[in-house]
Order: sequence, then structure tokens, then C-alpha cells
Amino acid sequence: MKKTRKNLYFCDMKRIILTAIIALSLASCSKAPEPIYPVPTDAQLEWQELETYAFIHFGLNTFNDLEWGYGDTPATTFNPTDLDCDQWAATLKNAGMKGVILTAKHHDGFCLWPTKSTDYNISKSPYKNGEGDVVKEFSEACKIYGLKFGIYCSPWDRHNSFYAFPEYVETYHQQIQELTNNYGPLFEFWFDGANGGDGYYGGACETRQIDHNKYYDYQRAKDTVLAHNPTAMIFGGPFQTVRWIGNEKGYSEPTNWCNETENGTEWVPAEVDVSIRPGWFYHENEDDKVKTVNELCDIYYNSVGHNSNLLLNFPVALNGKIHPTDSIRAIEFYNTITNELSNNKLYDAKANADNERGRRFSASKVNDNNSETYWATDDDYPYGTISFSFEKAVTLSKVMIQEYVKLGQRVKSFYLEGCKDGKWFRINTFDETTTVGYKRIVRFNPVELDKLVINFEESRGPLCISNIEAY
Ligand code: FUL
Repeated sequence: MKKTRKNLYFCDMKRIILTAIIALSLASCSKAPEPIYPVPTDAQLEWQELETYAFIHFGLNTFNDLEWGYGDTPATTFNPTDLDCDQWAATLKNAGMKGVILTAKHHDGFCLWPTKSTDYNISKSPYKNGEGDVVKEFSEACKIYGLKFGIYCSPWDRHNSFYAFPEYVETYHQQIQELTNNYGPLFEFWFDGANGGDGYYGGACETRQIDHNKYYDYQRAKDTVLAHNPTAMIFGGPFQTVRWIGNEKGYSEPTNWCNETENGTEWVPAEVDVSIRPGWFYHENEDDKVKTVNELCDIYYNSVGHNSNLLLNFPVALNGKIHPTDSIRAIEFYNTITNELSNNKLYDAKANADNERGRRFSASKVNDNNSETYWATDDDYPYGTISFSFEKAVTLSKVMIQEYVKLGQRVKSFYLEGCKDGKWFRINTFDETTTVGYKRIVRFNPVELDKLVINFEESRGPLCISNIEAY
């Protein structure tokens, strides 16, 4: 080609366009932020996504009006007249529970399955003339209803004469073996923290203490659980993968790091366990003390809304069914929460941010209905402001935020602002606005807005926000 002025002009234009294309694609392909450790395993993430699941407390305590049987109650007292595991599973399913953990053995030592490890089990009860197996019946019902199944098998055993001696440790491991081998897949195995104290212990009737971190051989217990159920979470003990929140009242503190503290080195997300009644086991005199829908909703916002999973307990009554008051209350609770969080006003709002790490990490990723995409800021930008504009004013009373926790938990504090008719104001929330994590929900008095702004003030690194919703 001849070097004419015209040709030179076209060459320049070509170069400019090419450079622009490369620059644009570089911007949209900018590198994802580096992870900030610790980060969750895939199994932990899957577990966090369950959010709400149930506990079932049922056993000899139920028939003897006890919470912590001493270990001397006869196995023959276990006598449900109309045991219906299908009813439990159906109730839990209708209450929005994603799974359930069954107390296969509580501290009194009585086993709800025909274990070979001890005679103190269901086969010595009148239930189905000693042919019953509640763990089997319930795990099968859970499969039918699509509920994940987990097991609680108390390390402390107030019945066993060898408790606190090496012999009992073998018995306990046999129980774990049977439970993890025969009734899975399990999504969680619960090692209760209540350990040692007074008990029947085969008639010795004394107090026995153990060092629970050493005595039970938790390493072996964990290996057994995982050998058969590789994705199961371990609750409690020195090798836990999920942790107790520290109370049984149904809340976690608003500042809640999955790594326990801001600088924690292990990813161990929190679980909030609480009973729908005052007790864990059924007591007739608590029939009028079932938590109200308001109390249950408050528990939800203070657990799931505080970056924790909610483990809500249902005691099974003497007849072998969940009491109608509890079932109805739980279903009303689920319907109320579903309703409160169903009309996301941000789904078609335009999102803008003061900093974006290129197009791939633009603000629009927080409301694209895809949990795998996220808005991220530049490496030197560990904060950021995102705003949502509404075509018509909306009334809001809740905001939900989720971090892309695969890259670690980051946000330390944020606050909300609103704009109506050109006037800006800060939104005073009932819930504190500190950490976010997998999920954070904040509530406030209904407020009318043309614009919503979330200011992330402090973060452990560039922001990675995968989802924001408002109702
Ligand atoms: C506690 C136990 O002592 C209670 O009885 C109940 O099982 C609760 C879930 O855990 O530590």
C-alpha cells in the first residue's frame, strides 16, 4: 500500500480503535480481588446457604417430664402411642426448614435406635414391641420430604457405668460408627458441650469429671463422621467446622465474623440453637408457652440476619407427634418471614457505585440475581458507596446485604442513607450496621425514598458484595 496521507490516517484510526478495544476489554476483565483468608470450604458454604433447619428433641425425657434425665429411667417408659415421623417431616417442611438434627441419644444415654453398643435402647421399650428404630424411620421420612438429616449423639452419658473410663469411649465410638454408617447422608453431626457431672453411671450415682478435649478422642470421631459423610459439618469439640454462638436464646451478636473475630484464622461460621418452647423436651405445662410469631421473627432477624444459621428446636410430644400449637406457629412464622422478604424493591433499580473494579465487577452485579457475580472495588479502595435510584418513590423497612464470602469476610461497618424530593437523610436502623458476611439484614421504621445509598465505611480489603435487596 502506498504511503498516502489518507492511508496514514486510516492506520492511525485503526490503531486508536484497537487500543480502545484492548483498554475496554482489559477494564472489563480486570483481575478478581485476592482472597482475604480464611475462606469457607465448599461444604461450609453449602451449609450456610441452608440458613434455617430444625432440631428434634425426643427420648426418655419426653415420657418422664425431664430435661436432663439422670440415666436411671427405665427404657420401658419410652412408649409413644402414635409415633409419626412423617408428621414431623411434613411439619418441618411446611415451616421452611431445610434440614433437621435428631437427638439420637441425649445425656441420659438412651438410644433411639437398636444399637449394639448398649442395652439401654429402643429395642427394650414397648414401642413396636422392641422392633422400632426412630433414627431409621425419621431419616427415611426426611428423604421423602427433601430434608437434610443430621444427628446429635451426646458424648456425656449418665447411664453408662464406664463413663469417664476408657471402656465408654469405645462404646461412644461404636455409636458414632453405627449412626454415621447406617443413616446418612448426614449434613451435620452435633457434639454437645455439656460434659460430665453427676449421674446414675450404672448405679454408682456419683459425680464424674472428664477433660472433654482429650477424653472422647474427637479426632477419631471426626474421621468416622467424615468417612461416611464427607460434606457433614461438625458442631462442637476441638475439630468443629461450625460453632455455637454462646447462648440458647436465639440471637447472635450483630458483629459476627465467620472467622470468629476480625483477625481469626479459621472459617467457623456460627449456629444459633433455640427451642420453640422454653424446654428442649416436651412438657405439657409449656403448651401455652410456645414462642409467638413475633418472637420467632425476631429470632430469625437476630440469627440469619446476623450472619448465623438458625437451628430451631421442636420437642415431640408424648403421643409421638409435634404438638399442633408448635406446628401452626412455625408455619405462620415461615409465612410471615417469606412475606416480609418477598417483594425486593431493588430488583430493577439502577445501581451506581463510586468505585468499580472494571465492568466485570460493576455495581449492577449486586442486583443481577446471580450469587456468583459481585460488585468489587479496587485494591486501594477498602470502602465504597453504592446507590439505587427508583423511578417511583418506594417505602422500605429492611435491607439485606450479602458478601461474596468465597473470597473471605470483609466489611466492618456501613450505614444507610435515603433521599426523598432532593433531601438527604441518614436512616436510623434498629439493628447495628457493622459486619455483613454471608448475610446481613437490618430493619428500620418504614421510610419513603427516591434513592437508597449504602455507605461501606470500613472493610478488610476491597469490597466484594454479591447481593443487595430491600423490602
Ligand atoms: C445443650 C443440652 O444440655 C440441652 O439439653 C440441649 O440438648 C441443647 C441443644 O444442648 O447443651
